[in-house]
Amino acid sequence: MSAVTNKVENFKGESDYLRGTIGQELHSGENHFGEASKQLLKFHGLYQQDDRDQRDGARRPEKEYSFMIRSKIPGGRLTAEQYLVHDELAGRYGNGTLRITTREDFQLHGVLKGELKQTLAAMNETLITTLGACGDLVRNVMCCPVPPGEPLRAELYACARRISDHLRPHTRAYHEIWLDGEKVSSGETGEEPIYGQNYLPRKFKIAIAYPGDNCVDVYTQDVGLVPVVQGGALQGYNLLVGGGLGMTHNKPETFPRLADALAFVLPAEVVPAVEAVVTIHRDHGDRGNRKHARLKYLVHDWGIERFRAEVERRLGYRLSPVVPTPPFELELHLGWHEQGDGCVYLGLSVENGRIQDTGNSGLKTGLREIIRAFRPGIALTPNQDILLTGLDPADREPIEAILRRYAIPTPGQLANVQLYSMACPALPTCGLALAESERALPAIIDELEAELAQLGLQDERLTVRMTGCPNGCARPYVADLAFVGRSADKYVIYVGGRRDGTRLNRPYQDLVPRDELVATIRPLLVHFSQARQPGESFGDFCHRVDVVV
Ligand code: SRM
Ligand code: SF4
Repeated sequence: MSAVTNKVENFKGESDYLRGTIGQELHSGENHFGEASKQLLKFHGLYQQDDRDQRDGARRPEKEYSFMIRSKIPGGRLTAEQYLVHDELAGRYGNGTLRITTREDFQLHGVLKGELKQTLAAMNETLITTLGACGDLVRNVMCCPVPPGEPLRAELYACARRISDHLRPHTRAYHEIWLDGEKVSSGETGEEPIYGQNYLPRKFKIAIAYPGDNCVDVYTQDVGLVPVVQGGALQGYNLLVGGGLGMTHNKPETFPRLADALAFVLPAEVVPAVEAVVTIHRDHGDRGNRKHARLKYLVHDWGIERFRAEVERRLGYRLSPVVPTPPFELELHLGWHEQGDGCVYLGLSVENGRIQDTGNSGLKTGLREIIRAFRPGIALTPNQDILLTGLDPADREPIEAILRRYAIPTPGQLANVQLYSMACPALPTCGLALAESERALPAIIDELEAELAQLGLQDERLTVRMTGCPNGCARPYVADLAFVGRSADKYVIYVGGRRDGTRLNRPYQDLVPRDELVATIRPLLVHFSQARQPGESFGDFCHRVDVVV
């Protein structure tokens, strides 16, 4: 293991399996936690934030702290009851909105310190945890959110759950602090059979793709699993390692990276193989420099051959070579679909994942009414949308009537460029945001929509992703077109990724003011409309003609 030097490593190591002083500070009367607890709280699924719109320097010396709570929802599936409890808690303790994340989770924003316990207790009563939704461990395990009407989907979802269960944190700190669970004697050993007391050097992300559909962006994960199917039957998985997107501007030693293909593994070998990769990260990841601590840097620094040899050593057998699989597409799963078991599901587009009532639409209230009345299963998608699943085909008419009543648009009423867009939350909640994202993208999409229509490109399925900083939370670096926050109201424009998530894009223009983003990209769109090859996507075109800064 590398030398332990950074402060987060110290906080973890001294925390007695994530307890630290969270329990004591919870009752301190302050509106926030100290630095060590702030870091440890992430493992409990909680981020201490302050409303950055309210930061006005000297006039308000005390920040207005509140908390973001992230639920951990493997495969994005939850029951109607679990949805309704989140909906209720968002109104009662949060800022009234529910935020679908790019990893199929829910986030509540704006919960005050004094209300954390009630909120977590209510979530846990519905069997949803927030433990391990954040922090240096395996985050929410993703898989395609389409309901398992066919055996293969059921098998892939079960695999996601198995991996998630196997790599879940075992500490009882969460129960003790938030759920008044029994106190386990301090210093007890063996609390974390896989992680140990320092957990991983950094976050670790896993996703399972569906054959031919890369809605989970499998190449951007620390571990990606691509199913290998023959005659409809699952043979195993191609195991990919070392993807990740976070970077820092002007630090070339940090970079987004797509995962490398490591091996083909049989279904029974998946959990041990993934565990082997996780423990390599645990033992060899950089614990000195958090900006070099993700698995991708280890894979990059070692090379895939050395990495494979180490996985083989830990497993005790030689790995098989990867098997060819069909090309990917990005399926959004929107609209009405049969799910293969007599039921249907409806995919609704949620602008940047934010479920809220606005002047234009009563999305939150309308969804609540539908979910109360029809009790569908719920699936949150990696593209920040929602699926209502397991519906009777006869429910279609009455559900559409409710959608009309609340002016909730069906996918056919929205432009492709909106459907294929995503933004991260950024301001005002994200402490790392350099520029606006979620609040800025809708106006940019409107402008882009008009430009595309003028050029006859309205049917293009162009992925547009925006983030308030280079950390990459909306996975911008695989998009056809991306805007990445650079400094207050200025962005780097990236072009040349692929909708199917198999190629990174590259910077096109730097330091572009927000209100000039569309004007800056316009000449490229004109060039594309005139010089593209038949069927060529915008990203492929930009890649071919090699437009870079
Ligand atoms: Fe993220 C940190 C939001 C997916 C890379 N991310 C953050 C924090 C927690 C800011 C912080 O540390 O203080 C953001 C909270 C903002 C807020 O107010 O809600 C945040 N990340 C999000 C979400 C909510 C974005 C969204 O639009 O949905 C996603 C939550 C996913 C989940 O449910 O777990 C989210 N973050 C991602 C992804 C995409 C993915 O995982 O598929 C990435 C890029 C992939 C990757 O990890 O490489 C991503 N987030 C980061 C990073 C950069 C990590 C790195 O390796 O450098 C940070 C900063 C950090 O960890 O230091 C970060
Ligand atoms: Fe915050 Fe940056 Fe992630 Fe956006 S990309 S949520 S600004 S950390």
